[in-house]
Amino acid sequence: MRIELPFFDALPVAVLGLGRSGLAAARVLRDSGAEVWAWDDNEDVRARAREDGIPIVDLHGCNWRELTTLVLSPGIPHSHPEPHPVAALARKHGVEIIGDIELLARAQRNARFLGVTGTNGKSTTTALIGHVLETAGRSVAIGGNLGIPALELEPLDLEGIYVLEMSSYQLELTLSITFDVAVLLNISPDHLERHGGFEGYVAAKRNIFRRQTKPRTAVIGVDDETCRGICDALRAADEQVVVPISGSGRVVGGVYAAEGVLYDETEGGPVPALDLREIIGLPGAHNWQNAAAAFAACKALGLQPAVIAACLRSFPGLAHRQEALTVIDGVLYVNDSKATNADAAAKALACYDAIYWIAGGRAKDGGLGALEPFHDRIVHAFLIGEAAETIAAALDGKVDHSICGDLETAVARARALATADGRDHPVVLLSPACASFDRYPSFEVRGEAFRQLVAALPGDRQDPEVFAPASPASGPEGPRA
Ligand code: UMA
Repeated sequence: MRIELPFFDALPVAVLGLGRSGLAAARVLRDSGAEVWAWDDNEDVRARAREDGIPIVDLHGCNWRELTTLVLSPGIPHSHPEPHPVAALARKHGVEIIGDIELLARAQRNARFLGVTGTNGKSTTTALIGHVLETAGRSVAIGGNLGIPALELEPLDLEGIYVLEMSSYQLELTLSITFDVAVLLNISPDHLERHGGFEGYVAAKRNIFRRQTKPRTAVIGVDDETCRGICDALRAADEQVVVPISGSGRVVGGVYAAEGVLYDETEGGPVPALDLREIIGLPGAHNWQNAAAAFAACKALGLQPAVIAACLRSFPGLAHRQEALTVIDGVLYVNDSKATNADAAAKALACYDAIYWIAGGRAKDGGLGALEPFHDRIVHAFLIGEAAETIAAALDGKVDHSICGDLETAVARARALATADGRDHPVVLLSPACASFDRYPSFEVRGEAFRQLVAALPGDRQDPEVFAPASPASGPEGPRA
């Protein structure tokens, strides 16, 4: 079954951008009887769409007086730094500019919507919430910025819940949705050029709470100052239920992790819910806030705490993000190919104690300083790709390392050393701190290559769950009101 948009039947609708989200929107509009005028500035993309039966019309030179709606892909600017010329034409002619998630909301008026936004952790949190709801037997569809475009999701019945990762770009293009549960994890400067600065970025993120009234629920991380301010403002306005969450210590009346244990304090005193350090799919202190958000969001949808805790425990993790693949001869293999910069790799290094680290690729700006606090956890570094020499220079005299050239060599050497390790719980960790583009088209392809190399290794295999939790990287802070 496909989503249908019958209210566009026989109406001309412009679609700009025919990537993943735009192509899905154009297909659904076409199949719903709309007169689609689709365009992409890339000629090859246009050719592929035409082959797929999508009508191509040059939106730079068409008759805009006939149009009422422009469906814009989220990656295309409509205000900052400069509006795309087609977006400018739409605005000049009073044509509404919306995104694919707005179309989903209009098509599925009776379904429930749960949205997750924030600068970091939103993909994991979205997947985690989807996993909990699905495992608990709810009818869900999971997508948005994470993976499946909104208009490739299944139509849901009255009890169905759309769990959507919402980027700041998508929030600006989604006008009429009211989230039953809206999660804002954290805010730090990102995508500023697209929002005309930090204030614009924060305003886009705040859209997730638009029109919420009780019993709709806002779940807000209070570990950064900006989100703490938003939480205080929403509590003062008292329009929706507000649940503060934290990954770094007690929050009065909220859901929080303290020293890796999740507490629910939304119904009086703190009630321990589960020990997050036992969940192999959620390694590291940076995941504690994500878990707190997922717990609060699922509870707001009526799930019992014990059910949520049980479902959280079975979360397998996201592909390529500290993904625990397998244990071979006592060595855990972790695919963290998504870590394309030093900050991301540092989060993974913080999670294990005896690390055989595979790093390298194409160097990113920002340097390797973020990795220094974790040097003592690295038993040996296996360096690959264009950046191998640069990383070697940064590690010289501090961390044992060898230049391996390619991933195949690095995996073979890391296995040999790690298998001979006498320490507890050795880990072979691919966390490159570099982009993949010197050898692979994407971090996903690099991660798949690692997965296949690990799958081909000989030895006795065990489930990753046998691995004991790592020592937590940080402890709790004092209580917050
Ligand atoms: N294009 C033009 N003219 C332009 C610019 C782009 O025609 O001036 C065309 C390109 O040729 C291309 C298409 O627009 O064919 C790309 O559109 P897009 O960048 O919006 O990408 P999609 O493939 O539609 O993917 C989008 C999201 N991309 C962005 O927001 C940049 C994907 O998020 C999302 O998974 C997908 O929809 C499905 O919902 C990715 C992302 O990087 C993961 N998101 C950013 C992030 O997470 O930081 C926000």
